[in-house]
Amino acid sequence: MSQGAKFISFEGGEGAGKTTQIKLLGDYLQAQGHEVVITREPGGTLDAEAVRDLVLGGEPGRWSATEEMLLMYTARSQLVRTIIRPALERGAWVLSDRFADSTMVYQGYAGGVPVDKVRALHRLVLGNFNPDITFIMDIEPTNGMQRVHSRAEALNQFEKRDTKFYERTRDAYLAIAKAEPERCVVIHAAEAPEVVAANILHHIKTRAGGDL
Ligand code: Z5A
Repeated sequence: MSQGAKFISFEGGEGAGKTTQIKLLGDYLQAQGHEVVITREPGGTLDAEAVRDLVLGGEPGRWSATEEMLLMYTARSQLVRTIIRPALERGAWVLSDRFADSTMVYQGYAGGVPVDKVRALHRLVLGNFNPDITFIMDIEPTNGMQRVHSRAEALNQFEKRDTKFYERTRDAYLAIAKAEPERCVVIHAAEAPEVVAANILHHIKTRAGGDL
């Protein structure tokens, strides 16, 4: 992460602990006196939340992977334009629960859309805009899904897929991390929440230099 850069995304499989860690990091940064904007994908604006309902609802197969990709980028475009870029321009930290890697992983590598097509769409919509740092929360898919099932909430259509799909998403995240070590940090997400949080903070402090 370059000095002063503050856009951080959290990625990984279902139940990996992204939301939990974003809350802990957001609390820490606010206590340090920083403005923090927390957002999620798909979602984060009124319209993008409507897209979220559309794309997560129903059963697997409701949308083709290409249709999902287009919906994700429509929502992402508005989120970046109206929330994320203005927040970064004000000097806020932006913590995003998923971002573009999710499309590359779920619709690209695991969903079957050719990855060069996903990259081309990203360039068309966002140019070279990307997070400064991405934490890839890595967990055995069975462990993550156990956490999701124990939450007693209705499952979305991505949480009703077969084990092979989750294995492909995990492999894809690890491949992205390997290809982009400057941006991506793999976090062992099976540890206790406070251990995971300390690990994340260590990486941020190292990369953010004098900012924290
Ligand atoms: N998707 C896509 O296909 N393409 C895209 O471009 C984008 C998204 C942007 C969004 O679902 C779905 O959209 C996603 C991919 C697809 N697939 N799914 N599902 P979502 O936002 O509803 O779900 P999620 O992103 O996977 O989040 P999640 O299931 O809520 O998990 P999480 O945020 O990683 O975990 P959590 O909510 O923090 O924790 C889950 C439970 O585990 C909870 O009860 C915690 O108390 C517990 N927990 C958390 N940390 C720990 C530790 N360390 N130990 C033990 N227990 C823990």
